[in-house]
Amino acid sequence: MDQNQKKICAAEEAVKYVKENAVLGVGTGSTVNYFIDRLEPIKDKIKGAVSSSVASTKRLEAMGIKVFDLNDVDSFDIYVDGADEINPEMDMIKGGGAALTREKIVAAVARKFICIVDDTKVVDVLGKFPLPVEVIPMAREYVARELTALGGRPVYREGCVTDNGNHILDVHDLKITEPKKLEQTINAIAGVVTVGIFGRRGADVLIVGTDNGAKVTE
Ligand code: ABF
Repeated sequence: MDQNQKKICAAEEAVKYVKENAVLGVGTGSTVNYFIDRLEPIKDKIKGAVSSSVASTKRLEAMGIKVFDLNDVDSFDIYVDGADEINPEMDMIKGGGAALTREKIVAAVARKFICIVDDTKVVDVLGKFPLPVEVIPMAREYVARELTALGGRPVYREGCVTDNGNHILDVHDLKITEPKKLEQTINAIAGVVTVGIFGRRGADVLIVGTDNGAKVTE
């Protein structure tokens, strides 16, 4: 199977976790898009969704799935989202799709985070994928200097403005052996909105699309 077929395989397995009359937390990215598309046959059994991006909201609404404001939802069972990297401890790097802030918020509310990936995303140590950090525009260069002092090589994602009106720095050359610790360190830098390490709130279920089908870890 090619990478897209593996993404589809993982997305189709995740649909099995959708309960009748559920409110779903929905992430962002191409793997999630396959998941959204495969909700079509059961969309009338779903109460609605909470979305992590304008892009996912548009896709859900185009299918006729109601999208709720998170402020109108106390809790919901599952959040389905992709990742750029995931390690054996279920820590992730996310944000390649520039939706990391709303993804982290919606994931925080969900009782269960179901991560859907193709097998190229599974790594032993996080950091080969440049770490996205969402920053307040005025703080971009200051935060870049602080990230350099931490041993990274931050690169401004030119032309990218997030759904929240912020900028993104992609931090290269990090070997993230202590994800939770680095997440807290970067979070503390003034001007940082969100760091794309999902360690303090990692995945609860991992569905990996492989040449041999969907591999589920819970
Ligand atoms: C999103 O999923 C982002 O956090 C991450 O960048 C993306 C992975 O994209 P894809 O599914 O297209 O590989 O949640």
